[in-house]
Amino acid sequence: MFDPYNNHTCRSIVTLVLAILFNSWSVQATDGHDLWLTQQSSTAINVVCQARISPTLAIAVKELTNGWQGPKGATMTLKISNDNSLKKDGFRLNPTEVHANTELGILYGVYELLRRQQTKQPVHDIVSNPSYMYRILNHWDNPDGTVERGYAGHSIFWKGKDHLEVTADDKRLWRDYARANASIGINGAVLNNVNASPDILSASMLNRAAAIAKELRPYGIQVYLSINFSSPVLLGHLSTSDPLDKNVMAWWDTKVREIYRLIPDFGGFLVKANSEGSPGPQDYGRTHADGANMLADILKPYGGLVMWRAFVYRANDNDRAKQAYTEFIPLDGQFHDNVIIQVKNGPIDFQPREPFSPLFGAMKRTPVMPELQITQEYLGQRHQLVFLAPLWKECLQSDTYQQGPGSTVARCTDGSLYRHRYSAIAGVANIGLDQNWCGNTFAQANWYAFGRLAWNDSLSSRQIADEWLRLTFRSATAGFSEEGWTKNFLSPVRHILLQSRESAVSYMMPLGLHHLFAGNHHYGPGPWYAPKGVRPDWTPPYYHQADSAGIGFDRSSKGSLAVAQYHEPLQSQFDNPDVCPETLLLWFHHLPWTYRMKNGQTLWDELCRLYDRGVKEIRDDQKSWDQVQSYIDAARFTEVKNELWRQEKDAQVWKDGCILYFQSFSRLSLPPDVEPPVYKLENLMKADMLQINNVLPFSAEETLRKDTNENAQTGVPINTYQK
Ligand code: GCV
Repeated sequence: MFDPYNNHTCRSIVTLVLAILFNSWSVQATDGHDLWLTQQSSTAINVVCQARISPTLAIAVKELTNGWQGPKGATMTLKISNDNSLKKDGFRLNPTEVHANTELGILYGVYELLRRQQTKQPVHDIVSNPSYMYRILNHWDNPDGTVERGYAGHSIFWKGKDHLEVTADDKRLWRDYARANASIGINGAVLNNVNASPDILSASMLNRAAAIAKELRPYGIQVYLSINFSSPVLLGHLSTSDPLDKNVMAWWDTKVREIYRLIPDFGGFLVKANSEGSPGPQDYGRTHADGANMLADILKPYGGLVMWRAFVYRANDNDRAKQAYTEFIPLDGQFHDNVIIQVKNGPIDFQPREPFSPLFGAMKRTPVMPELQITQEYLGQRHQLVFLAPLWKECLQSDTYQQGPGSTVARCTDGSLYRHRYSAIAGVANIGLDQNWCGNTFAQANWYAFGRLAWNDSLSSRQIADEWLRLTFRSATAGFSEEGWTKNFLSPVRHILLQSRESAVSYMMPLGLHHLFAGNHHYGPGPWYAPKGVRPDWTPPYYHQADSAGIGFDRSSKGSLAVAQYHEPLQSQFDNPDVCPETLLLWFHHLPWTYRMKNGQTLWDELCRLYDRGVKEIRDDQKSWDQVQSYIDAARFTEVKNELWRQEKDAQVWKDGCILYFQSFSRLSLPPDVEPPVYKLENLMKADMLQINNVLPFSAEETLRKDTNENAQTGVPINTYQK
């Protein structure tokens, strides 16, 4: 039977045994639960702090005492100040003092100090203020414990309606989670899925949310909930959820009061409304603004926010990419001041590459917050190594030109260009009950990167990668010289990280292609996937539009006119294939297979070469990884080796599936320097349905992977948090 993933077991066992033999005596092993907080030794320090020690300050003192790597016996003063140059969570740092206007600022300053010590960065007079006021993780966790698009086990918050009691393990896990977040500046968590069950607002669930909030509070993490807009009907048994109905408002008012009684510092609601079948104000002839404002007014006396998502699109519209802008721009100016519009980085849906959403910068009278996706729904899930900082940076640095040159997405959303009262950024979390939280070691880097960028959106991907690699791996290799470790581990692995997103784009969807996935799993390729009865905009042919004449979605002025949603000079640039960035060419244009690229190649040849390059880059990564074996413990070495093994197979499947399928339209042969496909299209089309739709894991790998918490047959995760 066709199986691109066989014969792996023996090779991996040999690798594992060799890895254990070679490095078990020199590198300390870890199960990954400590994430980037791995430092193992400290020197003595005197911490001077004000007399009244709150839980937050107590944490700051403990962290400093346990983690100090500076001169032995040094004295460090933690001091609440009244410093105009500091924003709410900001801090000032020098070799003897941490100053901040708030206790939380002190805690952030302590984490920054320790990070600098561990990553060998100087501690001069540092002033640090967060880019965004609200730096929030969105958990797509359901009350029954499953996680939508979660690839790291069950929810850390919920276990089902019959398991609402709070255990000591739960509390410890939530504190560990809070500590990790605080260490990178994250200050909010939406505890449940945007596809929200109305049950989340039931008294028993709210009690559990309050217990979670209690553990998170000392670390400065506010909790938020996603709500179902039909809760008044579904939970409250009213006859309507019309936002302008008095009884509906009264129901929300009572519910909000109940929430704040339990959670006095509750952050507010996140709302997915009239999107992908979810209920919303439009069901009652009302607008998004009507719905959001009703909730905002009720939350306002308590200081709560409404984060209202702009992820909306209707079936059968001529271009899904245009719809959020079309619906929300006319509402600009109508939202009350505690509403923030939450906008995904691209106009479609967290694809490997998209242009930035045209809503950024264009909504001028409403705060807009970027929504990034940390969980790798469309980027290989738990099975592929893809570092997402470059993707997010690409979006944040994009110039919208809305207020002249330099109006980057970052500046349009972080409060530096539009002076709204609030600024915020959200990341869809990749966290679950897996012992290492994220399903694989390198996925932790994406959680880290989100927090660091939310705090400082001008950090470079390289800086973040360096920090994360040092914090995660260096302390276990204390026996290696700094020079050797940097040259032989940091440098090659940094290269793998920094290149990984571009490699994934190449082997999945180069040149602006997007949404080529087979079915709803969003994992493997399916440019052919178009079963009868499925909405066209849920099938790849809608997006790639391949035919005998060419390929790509025409969003130009001759096509869907999506280019018109961008400010000049982008509009003209995107509209003209000769000057459109080639990375986005097929996003904006349908072009002939023989179209000449800037390097003189035909579009077809270039497409084939990019697919081929993507595969080869993963092979290079495999070789680089093999070289770092002595610098990492056996378990993590093998885990990543397995992952890269699978990634190379996946990349080959992507390349072969896409090239062979598109070749059925182009009728052109592959350029001679491109490796011929190893699989047959007809087999891949079958394999896709059989293997990937069934269950993602491949049994050989599943039995080898030591940290797995999934049942290989059903994919159902079990709780592995047993510390
Ligand atoms: C939570 C995509 C994902 C869905 C997700 C949705 C959203 O469609 O596939 O799982 O639902 O986006 O962001 O609301």
